[in-house]
Amino acid sequence: MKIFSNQHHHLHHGQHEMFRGRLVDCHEVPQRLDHVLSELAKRPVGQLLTPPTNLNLDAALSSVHTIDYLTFLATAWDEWVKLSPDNASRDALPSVWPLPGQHAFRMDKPPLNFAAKLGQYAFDSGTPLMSGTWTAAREGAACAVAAAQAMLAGEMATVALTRPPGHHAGSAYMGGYCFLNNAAIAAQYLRDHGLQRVAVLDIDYHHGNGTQAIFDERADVYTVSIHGDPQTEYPFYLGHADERGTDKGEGFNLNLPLPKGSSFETWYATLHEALQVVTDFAPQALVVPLGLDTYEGDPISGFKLKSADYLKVGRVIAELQLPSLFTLEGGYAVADFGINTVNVLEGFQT
Ligand code: SP5
Ligand code: ZN
Repeated sequence: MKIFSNQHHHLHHGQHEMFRGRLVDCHEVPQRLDHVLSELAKRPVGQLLTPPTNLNLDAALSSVHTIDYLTFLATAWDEWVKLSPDNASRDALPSVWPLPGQHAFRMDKPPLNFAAKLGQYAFDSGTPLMSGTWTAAREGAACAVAAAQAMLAGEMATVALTRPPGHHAGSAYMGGYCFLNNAAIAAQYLRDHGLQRVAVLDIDYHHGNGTQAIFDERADVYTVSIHGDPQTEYPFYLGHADERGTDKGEGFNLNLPLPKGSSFETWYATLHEALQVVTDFAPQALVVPLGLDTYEGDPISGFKLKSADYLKVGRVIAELQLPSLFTLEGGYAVADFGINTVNVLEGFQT
């Protein structure tokens, strides 16, 4: 198992996220990944690596994200500080958005004001952007590309320790603590380098709205997501069972929403449903956006998985006998995050 670690993830360290009218401490903190690394030091389930520097990363990023959006991300911090020098000590968070619909957004008159631009490219005010965000997010995406390359070179299991996470990011938007969609970048990389069919199995507590949207009209990447019912759970608005894909992509997306409070037994039965669908698609590779916020101890989520359950999760995914690439997504019970993550990887190995 080759595990690519983001050496620069610490550069992304949000202070606050907006929640119900207040700024609260960020859940998505650097310590999360530190716990994974210290657990991997105790239980070395794989080879710990850093991505090579000659990846042609820009091509991989622009295979999923628009150039406009990538340029926005690359320049956002400087623009934020230009609004006011005081901003240098504050996270950039949006506070105004265009509504969808006819009069919402004039494509011919995109906003020049940076606060307005931030709302154009973000779908929530819970995703702080700071001076090191772009570097950290790029290096995370580099881990995903390196993992895809290792898979193409014959590895059965590869891991990208991505932080910030990625599955809520769309082709031209950030949100849900995500900036670059690492799983989509990996899946697209596999498609662009010889594989015909790739499946994405998202097991984060939250619906992988960005990944679904990116592949919505495509039949070559089958997206499956098990998550909290979006009628009550973040990211709301998308992730319902009747969303099966659009046009050529019809029949190539599957959402398996479960009520908040669902037990491991319920979740595990649903995982088997998802695995059957993946098997029927007969992909050449599997990408797993791995969130550990399905854990019973998670402070912002509502499923009831226990630490030992994650060993089973890894094991049953391995039974597909597909080359598999894991990206790291959510999981906010920080102290147990390393154990839970490495349990999935160890389960996959055994
Ligand atoms: C990758 C991922 O798991 N993103 C999840 C983003 C969820 N953001 C909204 C969370 C709102 C819950 N805030 C609860 C604060 C209570 N102290
Ligand atoms: Zn999540």
